Amino acid sequence: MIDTFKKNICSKAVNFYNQNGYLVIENFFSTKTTSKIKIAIDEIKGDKSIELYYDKSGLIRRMENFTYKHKTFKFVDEKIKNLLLKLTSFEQSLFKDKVNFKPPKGEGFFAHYDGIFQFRTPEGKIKNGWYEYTSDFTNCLICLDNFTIENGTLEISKSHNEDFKTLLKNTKNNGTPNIKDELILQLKFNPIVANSGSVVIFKHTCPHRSSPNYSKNDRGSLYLTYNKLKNGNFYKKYFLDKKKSKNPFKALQGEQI
Ligand SMILES: O=C(O)CCC(=O)C(=O)O
Ligand SMILES: [Fe+2]
Repeated sequence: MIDTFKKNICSKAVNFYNQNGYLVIENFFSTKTTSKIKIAIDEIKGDKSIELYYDKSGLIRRMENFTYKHKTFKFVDEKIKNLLLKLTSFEQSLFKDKVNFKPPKGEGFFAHYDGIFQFRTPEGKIKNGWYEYTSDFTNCLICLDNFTIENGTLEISKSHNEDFKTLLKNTKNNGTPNIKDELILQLKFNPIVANSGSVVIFKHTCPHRSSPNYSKNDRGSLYLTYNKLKNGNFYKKYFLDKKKSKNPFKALQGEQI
């Protein structure tokens, strides 16, 4: 698939990405690789060092900080870095990783940017979300199940190419990156309907959201975030800081069934 991508759709895809800040690549990973990723998730979930989060109903929501603990995730990370090099022309470094579990009745996500929020440390210092590390992030969401309207697929809108201060004004500025209701009404969201193994690449400045899972099956995804390698390698520090942080919004919330 990577070869097809390189030979046939590359310049069209790059143009679309540059104009919109996001791109869907259907069936990027084979069914075999997707199954391997699911097996790896099951294997690693029980590891004590893995951080798990639950939603308000007690359903599993998220797992973080696992890529370097399993060969399947390392393989995926390499494939994605190659892809992003072609798409962005920059070498990339993994900033953070998560698996978003969306079991039947699992919560959705309110419309948000990624990383655009402020919070206060116990010492009273204001922190600028992900911009404490660097300012340019690329997300890669790997669909581990078919993404459908019924199971609350990702809905994405064109990126807002503005600086932190401007983007922060578009949010509710309440410690979350959630976007103000009046702005949401003006945005056009594109629901991504895609098979398992497809990937969605998007800038952190693309507003995105999703509904709860109204289906009877899981809607899982592997959600990797990268920054330009030349700006540094922040993975370890990010998770160390997050562990110490008292920010109550460590796991994003969304609409419940
Ligand atoms: O899985 C989704 O629907 C969106 C997840 C998301 O945006 C996030 O975890 O930041
Ligand atoms: Fe997000």
